[in-house]
Amino acid sequence: MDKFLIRKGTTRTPVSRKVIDRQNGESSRIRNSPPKRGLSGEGGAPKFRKTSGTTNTKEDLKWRKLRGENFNCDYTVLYRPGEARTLLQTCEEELVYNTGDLAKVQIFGQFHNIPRKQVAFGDPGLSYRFSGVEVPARPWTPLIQGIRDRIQEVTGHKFNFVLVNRYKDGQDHMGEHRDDEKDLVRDAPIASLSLGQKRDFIFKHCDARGKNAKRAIDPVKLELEHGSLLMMNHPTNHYWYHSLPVRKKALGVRINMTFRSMVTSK
Ligand SMILES: O=C(O)CCC(=O)C(=O)O
Repeated sequence: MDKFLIRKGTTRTPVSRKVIDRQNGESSRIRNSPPKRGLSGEGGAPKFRKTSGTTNTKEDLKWRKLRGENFNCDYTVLYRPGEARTLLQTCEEELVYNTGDLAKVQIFGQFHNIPRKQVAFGDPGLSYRFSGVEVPARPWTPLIQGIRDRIQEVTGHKFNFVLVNRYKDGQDHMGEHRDDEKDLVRDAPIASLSLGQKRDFIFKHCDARGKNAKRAIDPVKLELEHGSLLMMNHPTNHYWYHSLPVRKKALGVRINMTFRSMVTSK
């Protein structure tokens, strides 16, 4: 994971490849710069059936299926606003983030403080190595385990590790990277839960980055809403870089949890 590889002034490329939003079996185009009303200008947040409870059941969830060249993501709003608000508050009260060397990354041999806070939880003995650091998993807490169990239930996938990132405001960010480390089970999806401040999330195809881009492939921009779940399915992470850029106007706290499947035996 080469976080911090933020490249300015990417060459403008003509529209050539599209990521398709297949919602309810219909195909529609995801725009590069979506209008303000929501996800990719294709109707914003998924609409829910009316139910009497305060929690979405698996059946309530409406998934947006985002497809393109080696791009396969599914997006839904998992937690309703009240539940998402409570979860965010509880996370703010309970989570203690890493400090010292565990709050740094190594770039070209130099250590830098990460522009956010982070902590990881997972099964005993697991740790995540990226950008020259190794972040060990703390034991699951009831809060984090509860979130994991809910995500496992609605997605049908198992996760043994989660990296939690806290962005105090829009200055905190994450640079372009792919989650393609050897420690991750190659074909497993990564489930990304967002709580709090809505933020832009940008995907760029590996052939279409920077000044020496080989091909013209549009980036994909999503707005990750409070309570939302983004499933990054295989092979997205092998071909597409993703980032959470600085957004000076975003004033609120955001917490993101990426649930992952780590290799347990080599
Ligand atoms: O905060 C986010 O949405 C990005 C998280 C991410 O890219 C990662 O954990 O690898």
